[in-house]
Amino acid sequence: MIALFSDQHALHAPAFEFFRGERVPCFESPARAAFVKERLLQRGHEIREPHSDSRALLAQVHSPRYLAFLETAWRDWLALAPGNDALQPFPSVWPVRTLRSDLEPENFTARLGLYAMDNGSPLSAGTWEAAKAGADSAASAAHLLGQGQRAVFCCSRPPGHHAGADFMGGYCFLNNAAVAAQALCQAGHERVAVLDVDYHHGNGTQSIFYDRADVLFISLHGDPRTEYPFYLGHVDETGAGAGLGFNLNLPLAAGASVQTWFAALEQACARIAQYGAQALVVSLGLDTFAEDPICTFALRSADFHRLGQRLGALGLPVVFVLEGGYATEALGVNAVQVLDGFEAGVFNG
Ligand code: Q9C
Ligand code: ZN
Repeated sequence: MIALFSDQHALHAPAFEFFRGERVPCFESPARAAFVKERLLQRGHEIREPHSDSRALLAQVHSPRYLAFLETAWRDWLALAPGNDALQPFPSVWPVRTLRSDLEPENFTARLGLYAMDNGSPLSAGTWEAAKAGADSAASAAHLLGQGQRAVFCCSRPPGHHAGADFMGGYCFLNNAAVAAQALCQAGHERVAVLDVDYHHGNGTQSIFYDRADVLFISLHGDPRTEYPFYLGHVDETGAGAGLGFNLNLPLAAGASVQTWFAALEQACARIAQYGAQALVVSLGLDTFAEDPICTFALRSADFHRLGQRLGALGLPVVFVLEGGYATEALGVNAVQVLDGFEAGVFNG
């Protein structure tokens, strides 16, 4: 399978995040993509650089003022005070209910709060460049499907599925899966499905497509009553307006078994088939792995092969986008298990 990879990913490398009140090294690190790339090469997959500029697609899934903020955020931070290059900006105030989010303040930290859903998505020098390369990979993958590729894998980071039209969150800045889905729509597909198998609900992707019938969004995830992102991902979120009926959430209790997880995957696959999807974007989070340090599902490496095989049997062209997964050294093995399983599933039907 063709895998898209850019060295630019490594430009996003914040040092620490907050975890249980403490500063800890970031779970979402450059080593993640490096381990995946290494395993892709070992298994004979073809690595290519992204070739498409995602700028026009980004303008269709994100707001102009959010894109403008993100692109200059690090420069604005540096301009604030000498020495800021060695420090990480974090938001400390947010426009919750009754406060205004229509006006962008001038204060940098206030702007950061306006455009961030949490304090868990640190910026660094190069965050924009890394995230942009990931979005370019998503656009390139969709383009390659148009040229007849059956499936393409975006080996990119930072992840994207928590990023909404005008906010970052959950280590995500630009919504790569949304870029891929939008590109597939623009290429002429009338029904595109996005299947999000990351441990966490894909709140950003859901919100971007919530009122659209041309993109079906399905997410399998830890129940938001106890799991991040907490404020979205419930079963009663089924879409709005023209999009009513085109959003499906399958929340599972924390600690859910492998059997329970695959039963939910069957429901997702049945809905994708019923919809008559013409192309599929998979938000491939690998944090459902039993050894993930911040999640509670129980999948083993062999289960990722089974996942890939089931997706291959759908008979659709697929863009795979890497999302979460924090058992860093196992990430390569698990990602490639999905891709190899997919190729086996396509072959066997
Ligand atoms: N700050 C993805 O898997 N919780 N994002 C962190 C400590 C947020 C995960 C808790 C987890 C976000 C793409
Ligand atoms: Zn996740």
